[in-house]
Amino acid sequence: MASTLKLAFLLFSIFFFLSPTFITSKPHPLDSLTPSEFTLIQSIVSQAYPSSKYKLTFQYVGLDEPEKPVVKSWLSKPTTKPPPRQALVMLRLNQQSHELIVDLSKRSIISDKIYDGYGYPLLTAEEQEDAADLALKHRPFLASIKKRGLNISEVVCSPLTIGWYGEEKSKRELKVSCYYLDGTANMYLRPIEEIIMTVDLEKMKVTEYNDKSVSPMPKAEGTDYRPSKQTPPFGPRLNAAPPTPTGQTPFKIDGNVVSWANWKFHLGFDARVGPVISLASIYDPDKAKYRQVVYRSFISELFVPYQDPTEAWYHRTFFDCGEFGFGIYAVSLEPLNDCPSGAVFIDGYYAGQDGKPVKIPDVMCIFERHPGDSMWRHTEAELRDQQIREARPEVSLVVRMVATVGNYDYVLDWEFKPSGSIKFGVWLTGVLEVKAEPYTHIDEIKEEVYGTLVAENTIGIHHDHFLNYHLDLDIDGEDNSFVKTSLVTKRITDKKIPRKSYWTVEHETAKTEADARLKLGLKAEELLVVNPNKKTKPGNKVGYRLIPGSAAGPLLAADDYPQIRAAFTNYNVWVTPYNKSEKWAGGKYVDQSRGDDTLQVWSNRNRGIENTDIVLWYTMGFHHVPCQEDFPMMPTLSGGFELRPTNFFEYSAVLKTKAPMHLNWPNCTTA
Ligand SMILES: [Cu+2]
Repeated sequence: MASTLKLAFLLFSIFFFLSPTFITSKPHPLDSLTPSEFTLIQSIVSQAYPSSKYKLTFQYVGLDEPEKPVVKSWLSKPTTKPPPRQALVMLRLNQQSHELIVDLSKRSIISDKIYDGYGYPLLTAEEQEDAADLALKHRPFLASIKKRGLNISEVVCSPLTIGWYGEEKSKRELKVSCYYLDGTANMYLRPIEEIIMTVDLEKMKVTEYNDKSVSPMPKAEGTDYRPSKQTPPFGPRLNAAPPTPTGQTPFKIDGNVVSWANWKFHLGFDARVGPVISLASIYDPDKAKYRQVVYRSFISELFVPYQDPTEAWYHRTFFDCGEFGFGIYAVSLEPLNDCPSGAVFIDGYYAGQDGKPVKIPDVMCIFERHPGDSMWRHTEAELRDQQIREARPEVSLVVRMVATVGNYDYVLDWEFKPSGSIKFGVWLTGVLEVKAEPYTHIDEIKEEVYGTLVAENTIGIHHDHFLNYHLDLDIDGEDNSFVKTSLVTKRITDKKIPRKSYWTVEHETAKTEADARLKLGLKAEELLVVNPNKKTKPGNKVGYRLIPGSAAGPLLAADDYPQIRAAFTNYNVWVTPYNKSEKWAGGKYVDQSRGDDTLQVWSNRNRGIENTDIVLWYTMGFHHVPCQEDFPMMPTLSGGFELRPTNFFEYSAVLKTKAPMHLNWPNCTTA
């Protein structure tokens, strides 16, 4: 993450003097790599492997964070020298995958291994662009464009990963899919269908080309989403949000540590996963200290399998973090439209293919959210001689990033509440990936088309989105347990009682990983991570519970290749013992992986998870049956889940929270 932080350009800044509270403090062991560190790594690696002798590309460079005990030890004495800074570097070097650990203080490569297992590292943005550009110069493709009567200057090509379908041998390849603009910016709605083109990434050559047949081109009319392209009748004009109610940034950023209300956490940025929230802890006034909740959390993988098994589409089963990189495809955020007034914007950096730092300006924003909801309220209606009504508005702090991977945009929020809850929000938007077909009405369709006819000649193909969150919780310390609390119906046999039944709870502490693999939505249960060594005054184990979002599981057959690779979707909830190397639920080398390094494989070891340092993994799924309202762009579809304190505090964490001072702005109106 950038060490430079800057305030949003605010329309209102001419009225209010903003008082940013940034302090640049000394480095933290979990800080993301800085631009100068990327440059140093590039120089160290290039000296070891000079370009005169080696064909070298940097596929991934990220912080190799110290082991947890080392970080915890430093945190107990933060005035001492931080542990050595190290980076994980994944290279393609003369057509082999290399995995390096670079020590920045020693300025040397301390480990260099050739990876010869299945799968390949993340793709670079540059090699994907090169592959797409190749297509536009490929002579048979030019002939196909001419045959269709299209203008090559209006053609845009986009690379697609190829997956793995049981082949014995594999090589680094991409498929390329092309689209036709000619009157619209919405290229994904105008696919040039039935052309299959494969590019060998090592040779950077088109190795397969097949023009199956000419299919209809969906019309451009009605597909553009830009305001200037819209024609009457128009919808309503919406009102702008009121200006930020405070003249002062309501949170502090000390280095990369954010403090707000009763929360404190470290914020990082990574090429593969995007935002990384570490060391989130909440202040307990009765204990006069911050108490740990999250050690490290991030989105570990996103799997998007399309459900059209035909020749040009079967391979579209994407892993957006492990193949493309959520951080690499994160986009700059726009003040007021992406993040509200008062937001602070933060730059992000990743290593380009040449190892040099690439900056994404304003890649994350932090803001205080005032949703107009209730944090808590109560009216004491039965006290006839007193009027008691207490109402507190909800206020929270949000960290946001948006990743645009091809046609889809994912808005990702981490929201901290004064009550102790953390909400993880996901908004899906962007445009559909569609297939061109000859149909203009559903009555003409006599075969399986694998989707919905959303417009003339336009099938929105069925697909899923499965996000997996890595949630290394340390609830009031490292040694935690996972407790399943089942809500069970009890039959009453005592004839003196007029009721025939009630429900109660049965607790079961998961002993091994197998006990903690859960498909949600099948029964009434509460899922808790507790610290069995810390109890409240009444004797309850302190804990946090997972409040899941919609429970969706995989619908592909278990022996289907994409499902084997994305086995982390087999369950919604998993718990593993902490192991620094188990970060990414789809494995480390995801491009063309074969499923031998997934969360399912790690969990199959069935290690002990009771009263030890554990990691909770949560898979959230969306099945998407496209509809006409998804055309020509999709209004956001929201999902998410919550981690909520459960017997963590002695009493409500917001009882003594002071209500906000409401301000009136009589002469202030928004445009
Ligand atoms: Cu979708």
